[in-house]
Amino acid sequence: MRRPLVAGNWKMNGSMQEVSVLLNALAALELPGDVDVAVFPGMLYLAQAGSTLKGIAVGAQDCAVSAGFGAMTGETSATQLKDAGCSMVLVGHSERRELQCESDDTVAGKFVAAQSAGLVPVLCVGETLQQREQGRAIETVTEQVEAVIRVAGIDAFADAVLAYEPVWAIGTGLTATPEQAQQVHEALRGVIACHSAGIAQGLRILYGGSVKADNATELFAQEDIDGGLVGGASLDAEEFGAICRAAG
Ligand code: G2H
Repeated sequence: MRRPLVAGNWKMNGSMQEVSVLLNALAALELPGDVDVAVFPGMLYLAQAGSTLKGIAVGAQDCAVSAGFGAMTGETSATQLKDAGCSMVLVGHSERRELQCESDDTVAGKFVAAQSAGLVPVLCVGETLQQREQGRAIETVTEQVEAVIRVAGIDAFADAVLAYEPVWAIGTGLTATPEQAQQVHEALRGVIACHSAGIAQGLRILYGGSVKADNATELFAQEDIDGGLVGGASLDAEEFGAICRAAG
């Protein structure tokens, strides 16, 4: 039995004042006891999130490809994130794969760096609309996961989270149907199971892509969907709370 996880990815949103309001609203929420909840604010607000929130994990949206410290101007290492109170970090979000040209190798390096610093990586994978229309959705996400397995090894997935985020559903208002999402989630679990049935059974696979309070229940009811990675809707504490309850 996998414990659901609902994670809010705030992306590049929030001023100092808006973040304070959102954190206080989140801190006041009554959240279900059988769901893990996490938020991923911008780097500037991680420590503030950690000190304001109790019972909600804090993660970062990215980390450097190297852990530790060193001459990498502008980067933040997983070691520093851990020091700031983070327990998780997103790696390979499609916006970074596209806008920052992150390759599968870079994503794998970040996954390894995160774990070496004691953070749980949330590995994001997903196909573009073109890849889906070409019938290559499952092939695409399989390649993205296998690239990390080659570098990190399958055992690393015993302490990681996978997130399936179809690129065409991100921030567009389009959502994969529960059946479309389940099909890919089942395939992803199968990819992991080819290496280790036990790790596949315990691995949490989140769905991301325009998750909202009114579509979360149906999505989370699918056998291989273990919660959500929520973008836009996580900026509204009431709606995020409703999505968390839908996972319980
Ligand atoms: C996908 C998701 C969160 P949104 O990026 O990672 O964002 O829910 O806004 O589609």
